[in-house]
Amino acid sequence: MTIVVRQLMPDDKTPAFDLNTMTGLPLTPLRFARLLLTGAAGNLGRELRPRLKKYCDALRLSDREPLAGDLVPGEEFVRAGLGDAAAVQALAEGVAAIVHLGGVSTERPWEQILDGNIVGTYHLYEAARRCGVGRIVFASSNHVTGFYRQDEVIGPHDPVRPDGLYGLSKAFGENLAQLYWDRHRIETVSIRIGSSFPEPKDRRMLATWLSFDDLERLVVAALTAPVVGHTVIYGMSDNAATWWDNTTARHLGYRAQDSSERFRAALEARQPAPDRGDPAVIYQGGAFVRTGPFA
Ligand code: NAI
Ligand code: 15L
Repeated sequence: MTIVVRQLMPDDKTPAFDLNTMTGLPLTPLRFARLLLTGAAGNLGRELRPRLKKYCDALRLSDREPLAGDLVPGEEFVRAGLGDAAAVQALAEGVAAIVHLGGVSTERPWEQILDGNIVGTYHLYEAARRCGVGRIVFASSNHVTGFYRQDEVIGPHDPVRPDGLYGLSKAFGENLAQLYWDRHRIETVSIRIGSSFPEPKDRRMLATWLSFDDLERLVVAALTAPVVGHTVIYGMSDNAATWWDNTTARHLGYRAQDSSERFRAALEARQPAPDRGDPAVIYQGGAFVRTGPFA
């Protein structure tokens, strides 16, 4: 059977075809009535905020910090800490899918990681279960496998090797996603984001860089691929040198269109040759492998 769906246009307010009714399959619609974006005040949240609005009628934004700028029509903001179960439950009410960026994003003392990334992610999945949310896009991190070496190419099914408590907390989030798929049929795409910045900042990021445009492509693929179960994928652009093989996630249909290569010459001229004895050069996690403990 051929399924024809409407072309998605940024300003198109026409409701998408209901693929579930048409096919009897649990397919995800291409346009959402309401999406939730956590971590909306952060670096990637600020980037994704206007981009995600194109794919939904209402975009619920949340963070424990205030948002920059005024809300535009169709945006809602709920200020909430992820450690607050009742507040997180309210966030998930009436949303079709969640893009979960909120939480601690670097190596930090345990108490902060526990609150934002362990307890907070648990609250989010519980809220999704109680509210019947069908799919979550989870911002995991390459630091789940940061203790693999830079001379190895690994994939999403290799055993985790976190490079710190932060990476460990993201591995917990991925395990939680697997549990909620196996037990409760909540789908997740866990994106092990590499380094998503305007441009790569150092030699390591030539391998790990994810452009903002490719981030959008990947998040939209994760939201709209027909069937994902729990899929893990590394979030990277089409970089010439890479440590990650995403073959097992090809069903998402993500095709990166940017590459770090155009930054290489300037970066290598600017930065001295790497010290090959430095753990930050030996391991994929870079400086994270020697950050902390803080006590
Ligand atoms: P960020 O630190 O700029 O943003 C995170 C946001 O989460 C902040 O606005 C913060 O206020 C909020 N937050 C933290 N703890 C919270 C809590 N307990 N309750 C409610 N809100 C809380 O980080 P960024 O760069 O925007 O990253 C977004 C997500 O992507 C994070 O989960 C991060 O771990 C992940 N990621 C990002 C990468 C990157 O290159 N930017 C690479 C790998 C993963
Ligand atoms: C991450 O997980 C961090 O959130 C981000 O700030 C970067 O440092 C990135 O990893 C990286 O590995 O470059």
